[in-house]
Amino acid sequence: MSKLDFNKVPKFSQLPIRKDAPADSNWGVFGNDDEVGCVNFLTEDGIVAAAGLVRKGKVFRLDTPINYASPPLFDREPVKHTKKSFESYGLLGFDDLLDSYNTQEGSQWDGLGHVGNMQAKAFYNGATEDQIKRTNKLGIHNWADRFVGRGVLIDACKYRQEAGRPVNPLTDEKYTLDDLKNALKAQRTELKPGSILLVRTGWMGAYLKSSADEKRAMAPLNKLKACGVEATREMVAWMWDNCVAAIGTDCPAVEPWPWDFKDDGALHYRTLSLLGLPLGEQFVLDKLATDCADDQRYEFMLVSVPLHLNGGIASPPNAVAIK
Ligand code: UVW
Repeated sequence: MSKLDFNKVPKFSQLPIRKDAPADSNWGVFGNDDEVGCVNFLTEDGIVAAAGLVRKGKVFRLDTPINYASPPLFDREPVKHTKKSFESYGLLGFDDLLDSYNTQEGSQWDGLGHVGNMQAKAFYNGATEDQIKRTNKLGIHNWADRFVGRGVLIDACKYRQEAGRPVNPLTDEKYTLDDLKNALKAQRTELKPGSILLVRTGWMGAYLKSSADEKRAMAPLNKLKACGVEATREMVAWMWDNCVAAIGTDCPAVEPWPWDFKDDGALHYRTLSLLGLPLGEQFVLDKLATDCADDQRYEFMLVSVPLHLNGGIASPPNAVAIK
């Protein structure tokens, strides 16, 4: 992990820095061979500072239990968990077997090989489809020991409720950039360079409260409706200019679902492919949000240890917020 001078990071308005790179992309900023993306904003100094945010020894798990969604969203497969007995060795014991494990069945970081930019026909930093398919290029393993730093929660759901404009999380309503900025102001929280941004939209709480029938009905890709943050150029410019390392939300797609796969302006393309900015979905944020409201501290140390899966496309975050 090399030193990073945040003052030398080009502004969004100065991107791209490479002639062959698509508009609004940061390709080359972290080096032409970089596979880490905005996680580069998580520095050694930032980790030391984040450790200083641990004051009361409270730990909040940010991932859902495996198979929490029944059935999983977006037509993804459920995990089959079996216990393999040691009986045949004459021993008393078991191993786990997980079959059909889709790394995006629940809480997840989308890795940089998840989606590419359709116009440029390339993934982050110009990686090709063939490289993603045949090599470990842009794999999730690149973040296996890098995802630690200052976490900041924006309780956008609470902000909109208190402003008298509640969002129904089970619709495709959006949280605007102004909502996020105003929520931060209301929380008296600053977005310092090198922060992992968490946004509570209220979707997870609403989903968990739904009946089994409602969950079954909303799970398929063509039936789901979910709130999210607006997919605009201004939104990504704000995140880049504030050196946000990643954005994790408690909704299924970060941006409102459904979004149009053919739309180059979708947040998935603007972030993952053009900026190498990780997207986190289906995070568990309610208990953390309650604690932040109680002590009025919306910042904490965040430790996420993605799967050490060479070439992996995504991973459960295996994340905790520590206060
Ligand atoms: C979608 O937007 C379909 O979400 P994911 O990143 O889980 O593919």
